[in-house]
Amino acid sequence: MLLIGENLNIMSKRIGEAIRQKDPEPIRKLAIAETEAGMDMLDINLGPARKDGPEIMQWVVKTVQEVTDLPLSIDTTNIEAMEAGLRVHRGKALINSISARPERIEALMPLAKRFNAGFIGLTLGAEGIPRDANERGLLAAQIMAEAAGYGIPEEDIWLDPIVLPVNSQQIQIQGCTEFVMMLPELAPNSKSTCGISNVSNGVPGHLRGILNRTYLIILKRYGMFSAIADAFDGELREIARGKRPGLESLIYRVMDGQEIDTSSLSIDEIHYIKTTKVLLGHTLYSDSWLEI
Ligand code: THG
Repeated sequence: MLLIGENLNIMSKRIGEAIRQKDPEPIRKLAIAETEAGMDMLDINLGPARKDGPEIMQWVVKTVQEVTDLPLSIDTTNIEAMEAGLRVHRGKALINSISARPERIEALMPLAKRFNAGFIGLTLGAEGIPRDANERGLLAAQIMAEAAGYGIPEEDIWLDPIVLPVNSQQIQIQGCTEFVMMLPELAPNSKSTCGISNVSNGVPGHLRGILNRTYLIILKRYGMFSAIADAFDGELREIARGKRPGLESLIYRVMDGQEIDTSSLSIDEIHYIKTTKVLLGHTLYSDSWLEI
């Protein structure tokens, strides 16, 4: 599984401050650290970037690409900033993201074509976030049809089901999982991605990692191509690289409904089993799910 580092994010205090001060050092350091952690791409998340978006985006893209050869996922809702970032980006960029909303498609698909960039197709429509896997499938089909009209190859489309936080949208997790299961049939030539840390947004910090890692294993089983993830979670990186086969098969057994004798398992393995049950919707989420 390909990993896109999520850490260069304007929401992060240190990075937000560095961007406002035009101080390249913290940005360089983080880009180098994410690269050394083995990321395949880096997400550069400037959010809405309302003020001076194009200029800031060019500065961040250049600053990062001075210290790493990795391609970037340019993450902003500001269309002018997106275009400015693409203009200075070296290599094949990824536009993050294009939803199924007509105004986003009309503005951004011509850029994907012009700059030969890939794009993340966000399954979000005029009515907002989809309610289940079928609505996600419908939006993905719309995005693919539009992209074909712009002459964008299917291989350049990375479909994203929009992972939602398990603590407030537990039922939606299954919708995302089922969507990923549908993809080989729905979009055999396209890629897939997701923001895996979204699943644990708002959850107490020390409990986020196990949710992210367990959901990564579930989605990986169904062929998820890539994930935007915390570059500094070493165990998550191992999972993505297939270095935790024992843990993966334990979670598969839970997914397959097997009763598991936990008497010889470690606390860690038992926690993974409990977390899998939460993400499958078999146990209701609460912040104390590991204790019960
Ligand atoms: N799909 C696509 N793009 C995305 C997302 C997605 N981009 C943004 C987001 N979701 C993925 N990126 C992050 C980045 C950071 C965090 C979560 C998702 C995060 N950060 C910590 C926090 O906010 O508590 C720490 C921040 C810090 O460094 O201080 O949770 O779904 N296409």
